[in-house]
Amino acid sequence: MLRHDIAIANVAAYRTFVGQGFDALFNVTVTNQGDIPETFNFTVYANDTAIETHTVTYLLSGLNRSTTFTWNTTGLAYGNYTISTVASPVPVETDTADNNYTCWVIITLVGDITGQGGSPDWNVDMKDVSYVARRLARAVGLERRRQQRRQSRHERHQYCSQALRRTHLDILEHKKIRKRKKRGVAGDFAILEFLFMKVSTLAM
Ligand SMILES: [Ca+2]
Ligand SMILES: [Ca+2]
Repeated sequence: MLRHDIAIANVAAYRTFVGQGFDALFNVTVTNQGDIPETFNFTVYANDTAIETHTVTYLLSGLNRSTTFTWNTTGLAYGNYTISTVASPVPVETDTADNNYTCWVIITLVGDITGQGGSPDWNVDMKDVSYVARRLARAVGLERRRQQRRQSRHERHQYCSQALRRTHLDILEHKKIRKRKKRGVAGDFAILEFLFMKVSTLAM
C-alpha cells in the first residue's frame, strides 16, 4: 500500500530577537516522506493567531521544499511568541505527529540587547551600551593584533559582533544609520552610537 506522509522538517527564524515594528523572517522546510507526490497547506501561527497559510504544490516523494515568510510585528506587544507551523494532513496520512514544528521569537525594543542573563529586559539603558562597548573593544583589540601578527580573520570574527548583528539587525536597518557603512567595526560603532543616542534621549 502506498504511504502518504508529509512533514514540517524545520522552521528557522532568521533572528530570535526582533525590534517591535520590524519584520521577523522565517524559513519553513517541508518534506514528503510518503511514496507519491503531495499537495497540501501549512499555516504559521504566532501564539494562537494565524500569520500565513501557504500551499505546497506537487511535492515529489523524498524531496524537501523551502519557503520564506515574513511576519510584521507592528502593533504587537513585547514578549516571547511561540511560532507554530502546522501542515494539514494529506488523505489517509496516519503519521501526523511530524506535521507541526514549534520555535519562538522575542519582540522587544530596538536596541534592547541585554538584560540579566543575556535576554531582553524591555529597556534600553547603560547595560545595553556597555554590552556592545565591551564586544566592540574586544573586536578592535583583536583587529589590531590581527594586523600585527597576521592573526586569522576567523579569530577576530569570533569576538566581533557577528552574532550581535544577526540578532539585532534592526539597529542597522534603522533609517538614521541605514545609509552608512555597516560592515565590520564601523557597523559595530554605528550600533553603539545608536544606543548612546537612545539612552540619552530617554534620560532627558
Ligand atoms: Ca506526517
Ligand atoms: Ca536591555
